[in-house]
Amino acid sequence: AINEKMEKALNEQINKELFSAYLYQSMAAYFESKSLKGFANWLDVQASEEKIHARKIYDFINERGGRVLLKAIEEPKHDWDNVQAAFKDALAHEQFITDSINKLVDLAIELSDHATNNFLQWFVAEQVEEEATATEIVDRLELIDENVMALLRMDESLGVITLTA
Ligand code: OFO
Repeated sequence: AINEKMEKALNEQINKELFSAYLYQSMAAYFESKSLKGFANWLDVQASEEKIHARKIYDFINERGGRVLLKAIEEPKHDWDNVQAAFKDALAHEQFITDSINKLVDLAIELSDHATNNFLQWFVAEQVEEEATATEIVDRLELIDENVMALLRMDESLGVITLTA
């Protein structure tokens, strides 16, 4: 069976992953309202990935004989000043999630919970990827600055991305 402290922390992580999904869906809705369908698509795909992250933890808790407890999901932000601001928020959020995953690993080590530590390593690797992708978008948006043509081209290129996770 799973340690009670670990079970609680994993349940909190489910909530954070579901909030991530909610936040990205809210960003997608914001971009839809601006007719930037490519950015909306990218965030839609992100939101779906976050639900998969939550599900992975949900399944793991059950597999270990723990109890999944779903808590209320915080209301996400609805508006941003511009494309740049939204993606900066997305990157900051991923950094927050990385920190949260690292703390879970610390706890697993502290408890000598090797199974959970092993399970969490997937998330450690995933966060490297998530941060790299968000950073790349933020960097490109910085280069684009107020060049509308370049922004529309980027919107177009993000419109073809589909779910792979
Ligand atoms: Fe975006 O990686 Fe989960 O939260």
